[in-house]
Amino acid sequence: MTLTRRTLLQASAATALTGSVFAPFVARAQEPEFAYKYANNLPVTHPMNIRAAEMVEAIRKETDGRVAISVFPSNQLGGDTDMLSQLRSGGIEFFTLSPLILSTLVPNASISGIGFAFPDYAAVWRAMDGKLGDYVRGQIAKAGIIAMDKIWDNGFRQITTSTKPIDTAADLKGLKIRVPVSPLWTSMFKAFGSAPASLNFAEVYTALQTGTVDAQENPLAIISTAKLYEVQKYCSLTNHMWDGFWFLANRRAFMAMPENLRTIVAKHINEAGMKERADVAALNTELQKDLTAKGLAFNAPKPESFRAQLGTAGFYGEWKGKYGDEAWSILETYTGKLG
Ligand code: X2X
Repeated sequence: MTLTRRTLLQASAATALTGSVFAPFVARAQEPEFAYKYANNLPVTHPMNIRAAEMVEAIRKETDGRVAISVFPSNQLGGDTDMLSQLRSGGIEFFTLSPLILSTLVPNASISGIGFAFPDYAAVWRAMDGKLGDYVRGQIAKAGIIAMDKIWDNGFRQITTSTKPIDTAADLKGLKIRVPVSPLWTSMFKAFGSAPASLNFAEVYTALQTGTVDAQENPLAIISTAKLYEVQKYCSLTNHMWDGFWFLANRRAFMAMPENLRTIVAKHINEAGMKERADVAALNTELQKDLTAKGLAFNAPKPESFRAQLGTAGFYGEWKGKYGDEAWSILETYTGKLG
């Protein structure tokens, strides 16, 4: 075999790729010192997972490969209730969770989900990036979990059904509706006279498909990416509550990183969250047309009958009592008087 310049070049290119001969001379990425898992309940196509993928890459780069986070979307590691246990035990290091579901561990965390509290996104972010967010993160810290500064968005929630559009609060009476696993959600739909069933999101598509429940409620970005329109006919734009996702970290795992790495990781998580907020807000305003084309029939009920029913049923008074005056007055700073 004659060695030409070309075959030599080919040979060296091949060995550089496999890394054997030239490896000592090639600058190699470090083995990760911190190989962490981030799990969530949403499809890969949702902005949460799109921004998380960018975030993981930005963290890997800026830490020179010392921090490697793997993303497990779409309930691959279990339902929310299960993932919360894994976060606490250290089986996973990062997890995004609705404040309402987190309230099964941190009772006052659900306060941001009170029905018809926030009129719009401007009020939401003022509260969640302000004193209400500070208050809730303090409560979460007491449970030994770290919540990043910027809560990610889920959105204003809308009701879908397979049976009929919801026009007024009276239409919710007796409705078999799935709600996430949280006392606040169950309480709210009981106040409407519905028959709420608590289910983790992992089970929602099948529960709707098999008719275990007739209805569910979620923001349009989820109705779209989780393809709930395939198993629902009507979508009523009730905007009955705002919901987000606290980006949570197992404290031991987070504090195991030196401070300079913690700063980099937190910065990229918060930045990704800000981008995710913009993505979700855009989707939630744009998606109606697309979902109509996919067969969902939309209506836009007025909020008055729903608010009035929650008031009559004593919903606001009951929850004010549970959260206490301090927390409730922080909430009302941002929403005005409730109930
Ligand atoms: O479970 C839901 O409905 C979801 C995806 O919106 C939450 O995570 C609360």
